[in-house]
Amino acid sequence: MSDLVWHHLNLCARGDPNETIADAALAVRDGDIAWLGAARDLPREFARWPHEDLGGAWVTPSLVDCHTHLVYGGDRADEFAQRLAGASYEEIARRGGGIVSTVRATREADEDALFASAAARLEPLLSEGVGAIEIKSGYGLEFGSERKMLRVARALGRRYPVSVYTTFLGAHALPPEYAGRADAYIDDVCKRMLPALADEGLVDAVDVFCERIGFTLGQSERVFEAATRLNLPVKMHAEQLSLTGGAALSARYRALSADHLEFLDEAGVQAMKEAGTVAVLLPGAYYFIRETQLPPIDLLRRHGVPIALATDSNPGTSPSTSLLAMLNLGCTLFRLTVPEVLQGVTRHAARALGRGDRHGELAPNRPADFVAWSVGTLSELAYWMGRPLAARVVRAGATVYTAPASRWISGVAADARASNRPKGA
Ligand code: DI6
Ligand code: FE
Repeated sequence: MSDLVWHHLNLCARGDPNETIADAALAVRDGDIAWLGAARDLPREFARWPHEDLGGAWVTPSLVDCHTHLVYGGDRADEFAQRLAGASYEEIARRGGGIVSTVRATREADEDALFASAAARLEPLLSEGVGAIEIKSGYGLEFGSERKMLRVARALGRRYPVSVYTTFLGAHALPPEYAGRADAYIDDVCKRMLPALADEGLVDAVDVFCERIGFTLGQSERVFEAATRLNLPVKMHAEQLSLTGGAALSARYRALSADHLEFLDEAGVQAMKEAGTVAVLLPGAYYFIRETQLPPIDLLRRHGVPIALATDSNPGTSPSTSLLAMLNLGCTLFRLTVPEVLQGVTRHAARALGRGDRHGELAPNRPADFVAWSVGTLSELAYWMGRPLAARVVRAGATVYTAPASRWISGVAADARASNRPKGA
């Protein structure tokens, strides 16, 4: 790959808008950053390289979506309607709807169908500058279907310009065929599924849904033990609907992250701080299930626990394909600040994946994965609701996406209005 200097840009290299360089330049060699800083300080050796003008755009590291369930069959728009009629998420789950209905649709879909539906959700994320994404299994709940989901996640990473990190979430829900036998299912997860999937190289991390409608603390610990034996990092869906002590357990296993956390208490916060476990907040799920219990943001701040934000993209509680929307929701619903949400989808999200060395920050000798934004200030990234903002997405120094030019064709509007007029009008 040829050497290139990107210039005429404003740089926010660590995702913190309080640390920026105006009129900056970025020199890229073989896909990695060779140098960055104020353009006037550009060392001589780079001055001869070809230059690409970014027109004064703001540049940040590519975004990181560190918690998604992007691969699944079907959708749950019908359940959304039931919820509007008054049923709660937990009620629907207990009636055999919820996660289990997505399990049926996922088991029935073949790899091509799963790939196509997940790709349709991935593309909008990538066009808003996501350069690394975590994708969980957990809608197969039996070996072949969990494997199918993870294979599709890997295939997405090969087909699209994004780093995909896979998480085995076999312990997401109890499959119907194991009704009343949760411990036996956990046996299968720990002794058969996880070791075989890990052996195939399909698993980067292991997750558990520790909850009244998920798995107990004891069962979660067994999954963590199995992961630890295979040298795989763990994470947890913890304290989402009730306080179970899952976050503290996660900390004992040096989890990469504990996620959701609406019901987290101070002891759990402290344990996470000591273990270096990242708090992943999921404002899309909070919003979509109309949760009212706020995660303990002030405690997390006071104890200095890094906060990440993610889409939790899933059919039941966060059917979102926008990480920028999470910035807005994080600010409006959780009262996070703009610096907090921006670092929450860059630096801290990368750390929640265990890949703080690779993603979420621009620095010499790291990959040149960045986004040039069509905004005047970085606050706009959290401000606009639904407006496409990425002008250009660069991966390993190469442009992989540019915002499409406007396609409006003048002169058509009047005709269209005429043909859409209701009969008799
Ligand atoms: N918590 C969630 O928010 C998602 N999974 C989980 O453990 C919801 C999954 C679903 O409803 O399909
Ligand atoms: Fe989730």
